[in-house]
Amino acid sequence: MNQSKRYTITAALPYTNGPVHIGHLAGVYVPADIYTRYLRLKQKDVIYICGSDEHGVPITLRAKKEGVTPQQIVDKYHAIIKKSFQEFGISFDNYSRTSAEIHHKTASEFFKKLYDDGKFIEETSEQFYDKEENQFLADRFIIGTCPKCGFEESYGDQCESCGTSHNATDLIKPKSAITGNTPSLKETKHWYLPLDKYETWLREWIVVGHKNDWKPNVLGQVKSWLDDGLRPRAVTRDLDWGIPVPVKDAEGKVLYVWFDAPIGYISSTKEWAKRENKNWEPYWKDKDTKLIHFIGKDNIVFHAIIFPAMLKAEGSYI
Ligand code: B3M
Ligand code: ZN
Repeated sequence: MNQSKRYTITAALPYTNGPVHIGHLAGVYVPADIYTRYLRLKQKDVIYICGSDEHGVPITLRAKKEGVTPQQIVDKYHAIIKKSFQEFGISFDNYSRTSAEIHHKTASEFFKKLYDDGKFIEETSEQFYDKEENQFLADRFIIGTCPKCGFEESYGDQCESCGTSHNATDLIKPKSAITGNTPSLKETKHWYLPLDKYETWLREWIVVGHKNDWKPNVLGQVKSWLDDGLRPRAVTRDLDWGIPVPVKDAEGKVLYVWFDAPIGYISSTKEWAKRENKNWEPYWKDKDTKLIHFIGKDNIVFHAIIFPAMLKAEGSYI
């Protein structure tokens, strides 16, 4: 592999709706730690970045179940997870959390730049709604049959069986994960990232550019999604837990957890740089920096397609 000047290594931000387990460590955090230690031994300029992923529907479901607030859930499991990594000797340069102010600021500014640059499609459409719960049903609040593989317990944003990411309204025979009711439809406005506009660039960047260094299973998965054709993906949600959408008439709306979470790598890098009195930008904006993500297999679509398209749309990142 050609030598790079600088390495930014990231490991998937664990959801703080439960502890980490040996599978996470063996699959993601230990391999990333070994690679980082190897680069340090070779005197490379490398940072190993992570943090807790504290937004998203699984955390609000856990809070409902335990009769506490989402903030109490994330405070509890952020501490448990951070301690587990420390005790296991995972040598992050920084372990942050997405409920931190620096992340709210970074993710909001990122969204606002894409919004101001006209990169989003703004659309009012009918979304699933649970009348009994008086709330919209997104992501894990809705389950149904996956339109791609037929898995009957697919979530509204992603099918855990085939990994495909879709919009909730694509599900067949949807039902509310809270009440089991068949949802009704209610109008609401959301902002969509037009992934289809980045399809040609992604194909060039991945299928040609990364054919020698990405793992075959990752390449295969991404090629099949590209061959299916990409479509606009909603990057905001009608939820009360998350990062508020920083534009007018967006009350009660937050950034989709998978829009904000990967930006958490950038916020955690900024937090590290502030503490170490370093400049964070070369680690995310210098073309001689190699950005390497260690992830679980169901995170491929977000790290190989959606996050790269977000960075490409923003324009100043590697
Ligand atoms: N929290 C999913 C997981 O824990 C998600 C990873 C985010 S990485 C930006 O596997
Ligand atoms: Zn599926």
